Amino acid sequence: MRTQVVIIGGGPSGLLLSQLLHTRGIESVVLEKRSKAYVLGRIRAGVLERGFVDLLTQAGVDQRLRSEGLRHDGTLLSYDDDSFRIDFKRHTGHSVTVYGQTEVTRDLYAAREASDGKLIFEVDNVKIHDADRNSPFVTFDQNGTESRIDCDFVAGCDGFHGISRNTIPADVRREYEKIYPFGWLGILSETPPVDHELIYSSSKRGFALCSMRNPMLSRYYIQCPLTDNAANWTDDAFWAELKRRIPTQRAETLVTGPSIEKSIAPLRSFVTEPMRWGRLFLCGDAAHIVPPTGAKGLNTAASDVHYLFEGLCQWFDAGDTEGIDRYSERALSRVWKAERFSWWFTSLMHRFPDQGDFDLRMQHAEIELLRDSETAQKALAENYVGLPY
Ligand code: RFL
Ligand code: PHB
Repeated sequence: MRTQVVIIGGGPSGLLLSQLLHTRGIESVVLEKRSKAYVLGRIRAGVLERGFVDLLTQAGVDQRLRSEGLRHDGTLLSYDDDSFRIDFKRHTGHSVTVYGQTEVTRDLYAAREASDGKLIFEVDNVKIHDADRNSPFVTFDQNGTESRIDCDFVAGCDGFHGISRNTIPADVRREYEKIYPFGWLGILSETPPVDHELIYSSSKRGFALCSMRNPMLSRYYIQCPLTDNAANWTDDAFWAELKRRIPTQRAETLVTGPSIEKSIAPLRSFVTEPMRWGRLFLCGDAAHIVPPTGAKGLNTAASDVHYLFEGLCQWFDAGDTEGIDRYSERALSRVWKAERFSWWFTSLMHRFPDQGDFDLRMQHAEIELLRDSETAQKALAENYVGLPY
């Protein structure tokens, strides 16, 4: 088999790239390790930057997002029992859209299938060959049979645990990592959200986040030790802990109910450089991870896809290598800013095991600065709604 671009990974990065390439008549094949049902069963991101919404529009997959997505013009921040709102719209002129990653992925699958896109599920043993030459190819197993696809380019969109990143030789790669000493325990429940906007809350007992997917589906998170096991957290224990960490007035009106999903995610910052090796390009979580505070993971994956799509179009349209040659540099420049924001927001809002009184005072002073300074609020708002591509 032959195609122009082999895309490894059928998560949001891989699907979006495949759909965008299709709009320009560039052929791709998407190889996904899991089944479609498994990919759609993962509960992940919920907040989309404007740039991502624009990309989905460009890809022709914005119809349901436009009717069902919730526009958020601001967010509430609370520290102990003090809370204040950051007005994104007033500070930047822009908003964010609350629409689940699951729904984005579902819409992208529907679009790829409607145009007979080639998606191959449940592949195993995927290997990238000759990425440093002009004729790369990818081999994989499906139902015990090995197949080979020849191509012009390979896009490694296979997430943090994928194989693409490690195809780049170790002496070429440079990796940067920070592991945080806690995780997020998240639940999904069919209850109305406690507020019409998100609440990021820092309390003496640790961080909490109140988010949502739609008017009858809430997503809540609490900071927890990495040694905790989600199965040992009863729903009652979760709700009780959440209520202790959010402003009293919200705790009193919080509607609780059975959880329909409960899991713990560790928090990590990670970047690999470069994001290109020969004809292999890394996109999204395959190249970088951020802690979820600030909702930058999926959005940064989308900006990578944008730069790569532009570069591939330049090459296929005119044989111009400028876009693919500068892909890594362009993507990483934006990635590092998202890393900085996510690290800063995580450091500001969580309780750390080794935090002394001085560190707590510093956190408190910074929160008060945010509450009182228009300039500090504007900086947060600019990063939250998304820096320009
Ligand atoms: P994905 O989504 O991990 O998809 C990679 C796909 O590749 C497949 N795969 C392979 N396929 C073939 N061969 C192999 N060898 C393969 N190995 C893996 C996998 O099965 C999978 O389908 O990466 P992608 O596409 O780069 O997308 C990245 C986003 O998923 C991620 O950044 C976000 O979910 C992060 N994130 C958030 N991002 C935001 O922008 N806003 C948020 O509000 C937000 N909240 C979150 C989050 C992530 C979370 N968790 C669980 C880590 C909240 C949480 C709790
Ligand atoms: C979510 O709704 O899952 C979510 C929202 C905002 C974040 C992280 C996760 O910062």
